[in-house]
Amino acid sequence: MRLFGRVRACSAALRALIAAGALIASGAGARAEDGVGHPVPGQIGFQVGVTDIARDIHGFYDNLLFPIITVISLFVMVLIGICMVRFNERANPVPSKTTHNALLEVAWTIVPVLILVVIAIPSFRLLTKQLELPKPDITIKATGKQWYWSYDYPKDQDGGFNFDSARVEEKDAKTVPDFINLLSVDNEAVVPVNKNIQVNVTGADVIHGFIVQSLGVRIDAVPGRLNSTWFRADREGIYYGQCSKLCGKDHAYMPIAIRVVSQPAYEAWLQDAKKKYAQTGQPQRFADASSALAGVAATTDQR
Ligand SMILES: [Cu+2]
Repeated sequence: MRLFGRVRACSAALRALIAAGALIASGAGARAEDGVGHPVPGQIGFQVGVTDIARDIHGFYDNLLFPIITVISLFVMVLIGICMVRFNERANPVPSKTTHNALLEVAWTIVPVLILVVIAIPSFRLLTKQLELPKPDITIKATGKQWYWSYDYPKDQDGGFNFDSARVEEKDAKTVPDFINLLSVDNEAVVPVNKNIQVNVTGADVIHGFIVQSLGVRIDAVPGRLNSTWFRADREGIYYGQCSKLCGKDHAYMPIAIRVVSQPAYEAWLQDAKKKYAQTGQPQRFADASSALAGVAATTDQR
């Protein structure tokens, strides 16, 4: 019976903790507005979402996962605290020989299962929304390479060109307006606002990861395979992402930059881009990439 008394005491403590968790969670929802499209120093929480899916993902974490994590962590901490204070050798010199308690064992099996079900339902709904591609207004292809991205704009959508998009180094900061170190690129991928954009993603050499947090996009770029994702941004701006797979020595230096513009601005850009990137099959941007690969292969062979 003493055990049940303790469980009841714990549940009262849990209720207090739930209230505290909700309080913390509501604070965690606050975000720096100037962090639109990119992270800012000292930022806590996600970048501002500009697609329904991004907002849903962030809401899923802020409103469900974070409170659950907080409550469970505090609950376990309280249990450990109770054990340390009430059941140490001095306070409790003759320990109980109890080994089984059917009700408690059923509870600590069922409760975690219920928690997982509560998490799984909205999680699967979100995954379906991400992976079921709506009819695209525009399709582009992003290819991960060591260590930059290439974008293809198909001919049947007034494109018919491709270009490389590589990081701009700090010494060249002046060549890019609103330079952000490690994120700014020379050629951004441009897409129109409020349109379904399908991105077909692949890798040319090793596995890369195509993620843009503000757009709620995350998909692997796998050589020999075409993965598709989509987004519909409802706000103009530049949205940055980074490769999320350890893909080699410059993994950290192959940012993704998607510029979302109005439809007329997009059409104007298409005309300019067609001229600018007229020649297909551009020269290899980093001649050293292939030689670096050859170097890796040579080292591997020697082993
Ligand atoms: Cu990569």
